[in-house]
Amino acid sequence: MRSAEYSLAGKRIWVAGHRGLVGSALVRALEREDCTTLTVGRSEVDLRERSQVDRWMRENRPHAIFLAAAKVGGILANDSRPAEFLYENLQIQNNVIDSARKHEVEKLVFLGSSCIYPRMAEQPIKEESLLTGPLEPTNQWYAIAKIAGIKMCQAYRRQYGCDYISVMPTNLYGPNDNFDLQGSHVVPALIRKVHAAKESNAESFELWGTGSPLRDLLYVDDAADGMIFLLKKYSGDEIVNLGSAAEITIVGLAEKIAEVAGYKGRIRFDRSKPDGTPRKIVDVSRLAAMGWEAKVPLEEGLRRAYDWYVQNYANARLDRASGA
Ligand code: GFB
Repeated sequence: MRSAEYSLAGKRIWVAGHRGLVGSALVRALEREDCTTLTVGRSEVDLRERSQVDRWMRENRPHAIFLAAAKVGGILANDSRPAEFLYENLQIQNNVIDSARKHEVEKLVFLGSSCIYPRMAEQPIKEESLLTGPLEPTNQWYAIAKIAGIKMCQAYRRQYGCDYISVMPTNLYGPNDNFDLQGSHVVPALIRKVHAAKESNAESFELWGTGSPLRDLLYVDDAADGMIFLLKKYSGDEIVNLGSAAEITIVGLAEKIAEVAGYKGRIRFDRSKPDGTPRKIVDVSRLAAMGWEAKVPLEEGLRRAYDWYVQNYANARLDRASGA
């Protein structure tokens, strides 16, 4: 494992995808660093368009980039919009990575996902499991795009000497998540459903699938902290997992969210919806050996995410919060 010291002092760091769950957490975390954070909105630069990316890069000259911009979504969005997940992610990452080389960006952190690993990978999933077996069908399109991004970084390091690294975060949650019930991941979906059930005194809320899959959930501020740690400390072509080192069943997660919300009703199972990967916990020993570990316990993270939802979303959009 190659270590390196990359100082952020005086640097311009571009967070591509700054409005999203991870990008917004990176922006918050970078406020504590001695650097300038660059962001640009979608209406100004469409990252799927190479000429727009090049123009922005030429005019703003970032020293380093967090490539957090991506077409993302939960199990149903991935399963039902495969073309968008494959095409848009390939476009965004190809444009940003190659434009970064052209504009001599010093360092780039590419964000992958734990879904790049084989569906039946040995658990906890080690980085070496990549490309050792078939992918989970519900999100293979997104996974293939992310695997291409990893290979882009490795190829650019090998051929051009670019210091581009790839981090594989586990399932993330927190402020600025997507709470749209058809497109979201499990934590924001359950926060919204439980809150709506509580507000309307409903006797139950709905959970997709069997509730038995196991997931490794990391609070997004921890994830951003880990990514900045890697930007500063790591240089190498091996991918690095970023996870919580813990796992929980989906039904256990639903119970915890109900507890945080103070909701006492029942869980209703919609078994027509897919379970996806049966178990997905990443092995974090590579990152731990570098000296980093997650800090926010699940209960604390869920409490923060729930409070954020109630303050920023549910109260502002009461008309849409009816998903129980
Ligand atoms: O978070 P999630 O959508 O993504 O679903 P994946 C996790 C588990 O929660 C699945 C169950 O077993 C779902 O069936 N679940 C229960 C629900 N109720 C709900 C609900 O109301 N909404 C949602 N969304 N799930 C994603 C990939 O897979 O993992 C992405 O699709 C990404 O590409 C991400 O890689 C890390 O963990 O199954």
